[in-house]
Amino acid sequence: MANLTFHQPYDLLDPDAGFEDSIKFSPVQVDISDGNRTTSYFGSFAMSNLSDPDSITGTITGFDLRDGGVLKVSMRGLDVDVETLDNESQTEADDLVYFLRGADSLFGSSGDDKLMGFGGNDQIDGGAGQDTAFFTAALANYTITRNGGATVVSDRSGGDGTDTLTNVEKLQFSDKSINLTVDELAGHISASNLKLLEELYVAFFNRVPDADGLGYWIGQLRGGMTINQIADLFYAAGVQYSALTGYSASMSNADFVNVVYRNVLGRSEGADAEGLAYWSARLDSGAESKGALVQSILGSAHTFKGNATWGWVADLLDNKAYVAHEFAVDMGLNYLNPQESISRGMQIAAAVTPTDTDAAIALIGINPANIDI
Ligand SMILES: [Ca+2]
Ligand SMILES: [Ca+2]
Ligand SMILES: [Ca+2]
Repeated sequence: MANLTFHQPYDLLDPDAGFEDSIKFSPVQVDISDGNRTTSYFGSFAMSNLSDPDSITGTITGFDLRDGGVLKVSMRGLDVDVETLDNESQTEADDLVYFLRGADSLFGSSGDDKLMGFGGNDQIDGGAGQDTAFFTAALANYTITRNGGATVVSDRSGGDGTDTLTNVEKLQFSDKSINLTVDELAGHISASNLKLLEELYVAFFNRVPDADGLGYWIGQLRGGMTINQIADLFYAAGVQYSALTGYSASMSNADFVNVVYRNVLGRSEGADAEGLAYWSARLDSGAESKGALVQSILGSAHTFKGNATWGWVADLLDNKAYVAHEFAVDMGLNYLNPQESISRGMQIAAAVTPTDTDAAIALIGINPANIDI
């Protein structure tokens, strides 16, 4: 078993792009350096040809990695034959995979670290900072449970083993990531404000939120920003991803009202003439901001709850908010880039109906029972 300690924030997935080495040899320590980065291997070594690094034999018990003289990571508890390592591994990144193939303990620095235990059942403690633990395969292969204050990530296909994590804020898989802090964060605002934030994603973009984005807005709300101000910023964000959202800086107020009617009230044809004239005038005169208008329309949608004719409008909105909450808070999910979070979030919301959320949950591709964060 190896102990890997991060002394400085470090990216375990990108240890080195390959460097031209000078080698300093002693029977108990071998230093390999490119003049800036130095890896010191400890153990017991022999070198049959002092001009040929490949002639080193012996056993590695640990190493220190320094960058510009600063100790970045150190590993102890290794028992690795040098010749076996040479056969198994071509790069420094390969070395790490080999060193960490068994059950290991990893200790993050006080900064933001990227950690990975590779094979075996690992204990990973991120320490202070916003730390990310990486896993090899797609999230659907894993089961995530809580054990006291720890998060346990089990690879059901076996490759990554069962890792126990503490002080780690994010899990990243090959297709999605999980925000481990959003659920706790959401508990710091009222349920009604949380639902309103989730509904803003529906109203503006007809999508479910990603956990990181929702967590960000929860933080803004806690920092004193109003829902109205946040809603106005949603519009600005929509303009930024115009091709995906259909929002543009030049769209008319009437166009905007039509979009909100479609998203919130489920009216594919947009607003009725009376509603369009009323709300457009409110925006034109400056009586309401786009954010305030969205809130008003959300509020009016909920007044239809239980109505024989229009009750489905409120049911549809509630179901979208339910799926949004399941995705972003209960499962803490993100896709790996903003564009995908928008486009996939839209597909998931579009699968919600006034009477069904199962199809939308199925579209996420993750069994909620496998994720307990
Ligand atoms: Ca390991
Ligand atoms: Ca850390
Ligand atoms: Ca941490």
